[in-house]
Amino acid sequence: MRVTSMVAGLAFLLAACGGEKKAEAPAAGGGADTTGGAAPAAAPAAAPAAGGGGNHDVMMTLNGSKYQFEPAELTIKAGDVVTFHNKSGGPHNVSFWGDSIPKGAEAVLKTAMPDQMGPLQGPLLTEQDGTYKIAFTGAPTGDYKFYCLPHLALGMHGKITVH
Ligand SMILES: [Cu+2]
Repeated sequence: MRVTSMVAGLAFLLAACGGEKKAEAPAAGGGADTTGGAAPAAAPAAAPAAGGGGNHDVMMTLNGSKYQFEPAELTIKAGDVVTFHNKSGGPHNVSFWGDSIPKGAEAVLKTAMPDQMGPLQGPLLTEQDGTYKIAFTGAPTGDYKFYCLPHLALGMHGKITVH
C-alpha cells in the first residue's frame, strides 16, 4: 500500500514537473520572440548607463589670437565628469549663463562647481595645466552654455549638452 502510494506520488510529482516545464518553455520562447527586438536594444543602452561616470576633457587655449574651448561643444550623459584644462592663454575659467541652462540645473551646478567666485562662475585657473572638474551628477538634460569670464568679449564660449 505504502509503496504503491509513494510510486503514485512520485509519478504525480514527475508529471507535475514535466507539466510545468512544458508550460514554461513555450511561454519563455514566446516572450523572447515578442520582445526579441526590444531586448538587444535595451542591453546596449543600459551598458553605458551602468558604466556611467564617463570622462570628458576640454582644453582652454589660445590659438594665434583666438581664445577657445576645445571642443567648444560636447555631448555627455548625466553623471559624466568634464575636466577643463588650462593649456594656454590663461587665466581662464568656466562660467555658465543662468538663463542658458536647463531648469533645475542651477542647483546642481551650485554643488557641482567648487570654489565659485560668483553664481555659476568657476575660479580663475592661473596655473599652467591647472584643471577644473565639474561632475554632472543628477544634471537635467538639455544645453548648458558656458563661457570664460576673462575672454568672454573675445568669444571664448561653448556648450555642453546633457542627454
Ligand atoms: Cu579664457
